Amino acid sequence: MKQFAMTINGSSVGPDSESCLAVINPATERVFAHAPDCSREQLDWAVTSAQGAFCQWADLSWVDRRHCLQAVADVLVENVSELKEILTAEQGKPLAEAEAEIRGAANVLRSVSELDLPAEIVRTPDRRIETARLPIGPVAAIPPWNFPLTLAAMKIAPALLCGNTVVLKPSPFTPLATLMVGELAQRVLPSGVLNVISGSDRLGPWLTEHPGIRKISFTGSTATGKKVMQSASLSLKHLTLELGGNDPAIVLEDVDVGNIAEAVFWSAFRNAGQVCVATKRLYVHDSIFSSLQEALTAYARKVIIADGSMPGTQMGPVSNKSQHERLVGLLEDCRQKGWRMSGSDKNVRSPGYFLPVTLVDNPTEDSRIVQEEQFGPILPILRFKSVDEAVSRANASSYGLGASIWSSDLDRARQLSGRLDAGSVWINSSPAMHPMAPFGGHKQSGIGIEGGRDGLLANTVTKSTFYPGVPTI
Ligand code: TXE
Repeated sequence: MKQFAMTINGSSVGPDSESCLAVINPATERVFAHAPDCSREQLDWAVTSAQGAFCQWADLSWVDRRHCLQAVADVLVENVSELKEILTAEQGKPLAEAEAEIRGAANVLRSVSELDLPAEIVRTPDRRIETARLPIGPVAAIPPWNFPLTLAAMKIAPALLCGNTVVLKPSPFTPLATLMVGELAQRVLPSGVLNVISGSDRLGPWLTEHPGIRKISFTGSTATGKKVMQSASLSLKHLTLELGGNDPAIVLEDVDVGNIAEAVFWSAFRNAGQVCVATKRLYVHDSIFSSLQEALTAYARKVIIADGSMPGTQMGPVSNKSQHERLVGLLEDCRQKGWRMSGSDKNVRSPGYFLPVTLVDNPTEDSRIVQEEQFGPILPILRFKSVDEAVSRANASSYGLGASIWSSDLDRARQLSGRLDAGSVWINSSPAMHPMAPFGGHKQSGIGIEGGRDGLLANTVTKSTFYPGVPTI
């Protein structure tokens, strides 16, 4: 079996015989590989390496760093066959989606590498002020288990391009593909620039509290994000938090149900619903509620839910045991409340953390399935009569990550977008992040921005130099 190692200071660091992390295939519930369980000493070594590499990396030209990022993208694509098998085995997603994720991560690295941050110059009547953007220092990048590689790329690409060094820590559920990326990147990055460490639950708090880290970029739950913020306060680290969401979609009465049903379905159920910006509450106009509900149910019955490594699979298991248990609890709550449910065949495969696709018919607004982020293949479909009512119900959430609108009238959709309290709104399309677009949540969905120029700025500090006298240049 392939051995997985951490990358610290440009070298592979394998597991000690006594400190391993078992990695479970969610489609079989069996341990299929081990990852190193990083010790405190190894963490110190990774942070010291990131500190040691910082000055030289920051001194490289922007263009040189751009080429390094492009070289990392190239090695990802060259190794896509092996990486996708590992990603599917540890995360559960179908092989085609694993491949799309790896190519997506490479695309993030390439797209971000094309950005630039020239110094800004302000001229006043008696001064010329030049503001440069400088790197912050070692950045801790902590992505979750739903898109381990794409979300890691969204963090490391802007951090490295701006001249920061990185300590990347994948989720304990999905460390393997990320560890392999670390080893591949050893070929093209200077030592210490990108360190990749894996470990059990103790490692996240150790990393976020480490005084040698200057910025934390975290994606995960709102509850954990609050703990990360506390850790960051210990040495006043910079912070970007991409947290949970409970994204509403509003389907207006002017849609062609037959045309949109499949796209609406996948907006909620891609990656078995484990997408930060998946549709998690579907508000449907009263006049088309029944026809859309029937179309979604009919589609759900055809979807092939199986081991992601099997040809033809469209949806894999959910990614880990605790997520599976949470979702089983939510389904049980729906049953106890007496909500009518429809969807795919309830007799799902076993073993494996499989769940049927479940559509919950018009539960009350205060029910758990409406109020909580499900992050799985369960979707409440909610009936509304007026757009004002839909907007006020959609906005009545402590989250504000994303939202979507389905309508055949783009002007109407644009106006509606302006009324939704969310960081991103998608019109007639499946929600997805884009490396060139600023992405950040409102309310308790996060702090700070990833993506686009704003995502670069978040990885810098400013230095303004004031020149005296009447400007001549
Ligand atoms: O995430 P956690 P979990 C939501 C989703 C899911 C819930 C729980 O609703 O059901 O979160 O998932 C590290 N300091 N999302 O428990 O706890 C941990 O090791 C520093 C939405 O898996 O947020 C892991 O690497 N790090 C989300 C990472 O944080 C700590 C995607 C995420 O763990 C830490 C994932 C600490 N104190 C889950 N505690 C999205 N928005 O996309 C844990 N970690």
